[in-house]
Amino acid sequence: ALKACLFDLDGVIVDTAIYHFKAWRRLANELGFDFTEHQNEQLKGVSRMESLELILQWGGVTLSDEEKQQWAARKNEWYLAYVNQMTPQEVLPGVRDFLDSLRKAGIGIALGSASKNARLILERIDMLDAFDAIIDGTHTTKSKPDPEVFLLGAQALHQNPADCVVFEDAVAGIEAAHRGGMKAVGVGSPEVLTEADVVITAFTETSLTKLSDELLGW
Ligand code: B16
Ligand code: MG
Repeated sequence: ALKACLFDLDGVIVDTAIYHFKAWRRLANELGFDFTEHQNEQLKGVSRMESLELILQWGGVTLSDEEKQQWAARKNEWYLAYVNQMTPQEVLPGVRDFLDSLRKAGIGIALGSASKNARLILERIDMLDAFDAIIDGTHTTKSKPDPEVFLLGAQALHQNPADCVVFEDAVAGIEAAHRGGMKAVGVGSPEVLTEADVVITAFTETSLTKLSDELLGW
């Protein structure tokens, strides 16, 4: 039965991907190259250092470990400048109502994000209280598609993975959910999120009852 819902942050609760893109692009530009919004898709759900590695590969740039740390820190500063401007209006449509309905139904709610800035973002959008547990990039050692982040979430909510549903916008996140023995709802395009059990384009088009039905008569 459905006992808990685990939510990715970037791309599911809010759209910070555009801020990541702007900050990474500035880094690339300062290193003398550019990359496209299409390439940026590959960075969704991927950790900061792994994202940097990919971008450096695209630009054919080699850096020492120390330089990598410095550039990653710079990127994060630029990114945080955008995050600090965020307001509660940026919560994606339907998200608050959906979480309210879960709360009323007594279903556990956890965050499962790769971001080390997750708490700060939740604070900015006034959603720290919306989650019973927050698992983010400061708690994990392995990135999605490893299921670690979601397994920690299920554990924090004292639920079995089989009773959990993950909401994810990234292909790697859907895979992580399945590897953890959980169901996965894709948030985005069905053409991209082909492995998801169900795909929604926005929370405005779903409800707890509808989802339970779709996910094998929960
Ligand atoms: P940070 P999610 C992920 O968040 C983003 O999708 C990804 O683009 C980012 O690189 C990663 O967090 C790490 O973020 O630099 O803030 O630690 O989608 O798992 O909520
Ligand atoms: Mg995401």
